[in-house]
Amino acid sequence: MEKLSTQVAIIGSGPAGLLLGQLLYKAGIDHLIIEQRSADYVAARIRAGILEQVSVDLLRKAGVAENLEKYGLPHDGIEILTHQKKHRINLNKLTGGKQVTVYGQTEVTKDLMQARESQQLQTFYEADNVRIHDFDTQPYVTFDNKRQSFRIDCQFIAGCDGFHGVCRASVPQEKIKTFEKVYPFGWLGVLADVPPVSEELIYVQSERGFALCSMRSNTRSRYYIQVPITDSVENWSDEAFWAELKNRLDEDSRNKLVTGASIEKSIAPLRSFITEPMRFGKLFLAGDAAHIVPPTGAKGLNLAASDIGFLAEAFIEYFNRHSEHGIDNYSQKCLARVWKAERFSWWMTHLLHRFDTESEFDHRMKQAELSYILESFAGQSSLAENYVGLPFEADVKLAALNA
Ligand code: RFL
Ligand code: PHB
Repeated sequence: MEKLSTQVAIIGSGPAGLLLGQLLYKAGIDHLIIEQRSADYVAARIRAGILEQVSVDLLRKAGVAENLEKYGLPHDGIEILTHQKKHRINLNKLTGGKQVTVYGQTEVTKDLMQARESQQLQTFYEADNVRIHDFDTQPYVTFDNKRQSFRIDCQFIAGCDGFHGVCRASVPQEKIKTFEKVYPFGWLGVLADVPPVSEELIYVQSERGFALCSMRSNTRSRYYIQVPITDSVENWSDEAFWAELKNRLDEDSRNKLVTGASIEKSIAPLRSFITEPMRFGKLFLAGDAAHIVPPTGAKGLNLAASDIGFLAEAFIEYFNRHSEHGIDNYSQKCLARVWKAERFSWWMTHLLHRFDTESEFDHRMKQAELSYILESFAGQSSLAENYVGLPFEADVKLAALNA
């Protein structure tokens, strides 16, 4: 067995693990990453598309925003389509100048992997039998790689290994509490090299179910439609997908939609899931390892990034300023933000999707809520404030209201 040691062992090289590695490198903290998949697999995964300002700022701080600044598309608004009519939510004006940026998770991952390679930082890809040990006392990680066994002694373990990872699963049942809601539908997504139907994202509420028109660039589109969770990709030819998407759009968008061969097609299940706490001794969970949101609010990647913002700062305080304040407050700080993003994602999902189990009363209530949101300044402001990402501190202006 080969023995190595490091300050922080990071499990998982998704955006959470890679971003943490980059921020630790910048702060001179020794770390390495252990990933079960190959580098090619990690770089090719198609997932999120929308970055909040705080995520863009973190990527800048990590020194990996060159491509993001060149190719990212800043968006000042989104459209909500209901009853054949589009309503624009002016994110920028409603939030005092904030925006979101369209830049694929695939690109974020590639930029971080490239930075890692040029800095010659160590990643073990295709690691088998990854196990974490003694995270209450003297933590270490074991795994197999290229027919060799490894043991990594470390001061901390960062569990960035996603929803199905080994880190959360290694915590004794009595020390962890989880909260979960599984939705009875999924998103069938198609990626195609066709120009987007509109300059901004369109979230569609229709009697046939939810749809989303998104993009990766001015020449690459990403579309989703709500399908029953029991459905499978093989049931959906490209033609069938485009036909159903058109059925859910308004006439103008239907006429403008450019269709083409899909370059990726998959069904993603929808789930809300939260783990409490997010720290177990010297093990810290971050990103999808700790929580899952349904993608309707575009929050998953952004929550992973904000966890990492807190975790990197906590490790920097510990190693460079000899303070345990950051690591002691990590879980509580993350969870305060996580629950609010979970609430928003759950609410957007309820508002815009068709639930077969809902009564006529529930359905009409949702319609009333949606039309209130779209007709009211307060309603639109609340949606916009959450969509661009909540601030880290409560609004100080609120305290002044009753002063
Ligand atoms: P990841 O990306 O799942 O990475 C975890 C990594 O850990 C590895 N791993 C292990 N490594 C070692 N040992 C083990 N035992 C391991 N088990 C697993 C995995 O191979 C993987 O490389 O988690 P991370 O880094 O926390 O990042 C989270 C994001 O990927 C996720 O939240 C987003 O993709 C969610 N999401 C969206 N988020 C947004 O902010 N905006 C969006 O617009 C958005 N759209 C989406 C989405 C997710 C989607 N899907 C597919 C669920 C759209 C979709 C369709
Ligand atoms: C995407 O482009 O993949 C995307 C955009 C917005 C969402 C979810 C996914 O809310």
